[in-house]
Amino acid sequence: MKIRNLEIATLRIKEAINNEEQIFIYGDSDMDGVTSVIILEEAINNLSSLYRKKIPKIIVAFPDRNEEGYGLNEEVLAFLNKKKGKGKALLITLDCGITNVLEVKKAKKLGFEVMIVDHHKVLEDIPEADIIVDPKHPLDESFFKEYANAGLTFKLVEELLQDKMSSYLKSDFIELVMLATIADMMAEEEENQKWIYEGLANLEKTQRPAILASIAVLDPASSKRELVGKIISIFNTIKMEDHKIITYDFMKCNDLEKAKEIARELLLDTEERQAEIRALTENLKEELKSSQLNIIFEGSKNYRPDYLGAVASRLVGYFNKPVFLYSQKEEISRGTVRVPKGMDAVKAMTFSKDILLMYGGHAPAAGFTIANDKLEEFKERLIKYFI
Ligand SMILES: [Mn+2]
Repeated sequence: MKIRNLEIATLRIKEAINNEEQIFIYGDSDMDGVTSVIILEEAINNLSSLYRKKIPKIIVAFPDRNEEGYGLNEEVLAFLNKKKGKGKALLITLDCGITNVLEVKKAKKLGFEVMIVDHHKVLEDIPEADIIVDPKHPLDESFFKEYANAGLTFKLVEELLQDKMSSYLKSDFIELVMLATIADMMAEEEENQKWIYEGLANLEKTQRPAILASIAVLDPASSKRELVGKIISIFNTIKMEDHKIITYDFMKCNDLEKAKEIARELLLDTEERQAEIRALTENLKEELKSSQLNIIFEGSKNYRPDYLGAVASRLVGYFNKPVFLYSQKEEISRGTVRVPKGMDAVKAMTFSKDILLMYGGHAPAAGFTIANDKLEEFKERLIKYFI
């Protein structure tokens, strides 16, 4: 069985190209989201020049993870809406969207047609998007569910371009899919395994100045896997401007010298970030070492959301308990969840969906948004759930 709605999605994209519609692509700000956006954007541009169509410049945007959290949000919709003309507007969300019931409703009200291409768990409440491609959708009968979103996007553009995909474009895309599949820690099985193998094999022959620059700036003595790990870590930045994450411009940069400059900047940013991640992890280890609780549930106004995933992963490894860390804002908190192998973070939160503003993700790694006055109740329920 093919992935559900893959063909319908490609037909809709072709129609948008033929009618020279305005296309908006909105991706998550991490490696998987950024590579998904680049793959789809380049495939669409390729096809539109093959069709000799002049679609308006594709508008690309990403969430500011420190200010807006994960997924679609009101600020981004307002930003996109300002760029929207009078004609049809197709908004495609990549690596996010499947949990954004309210935001999708809002987008449709603003006149966007919404297509979600996401690989995250599908919750009970499904957004009323026009087209949803998510192998984890209950009606999806395809056999493999563990694609990174970039892998899923690659399946989509294979369907879109078919024999018009040049071998050059294909190997470039597979390189991006390899990076995303490793970054998202997807199972190295089936096509994932093949793409990782091919992507790693081609790494040195890459045509992307950003990757050449990363290789040049990072430790040359590393093995290929270590090197990829380091490339992924410098892509964990949240530096952005005007809803564009810096790694997107970096990955698309055509000038090697300019790319090296950005790579050095990203490396400095990463070293700073990693020092703070280490410090916060050590503090929490010390603070929590005598805790008798079955979960870790900690938050602060000082916690930066972009550090919390890495800190939570380390704490799970150390304490072997479910870890919930949140960054507290004025009225709401945004959290990151990591749980030991065999547990399901999304399922655990399903029992609190009535008090959560948003939640979702994968079984081992997920996130949530909650009103501050519901934090205690959420914690109590989680303690009971994990007993
Ligand atoms: Mn992803």
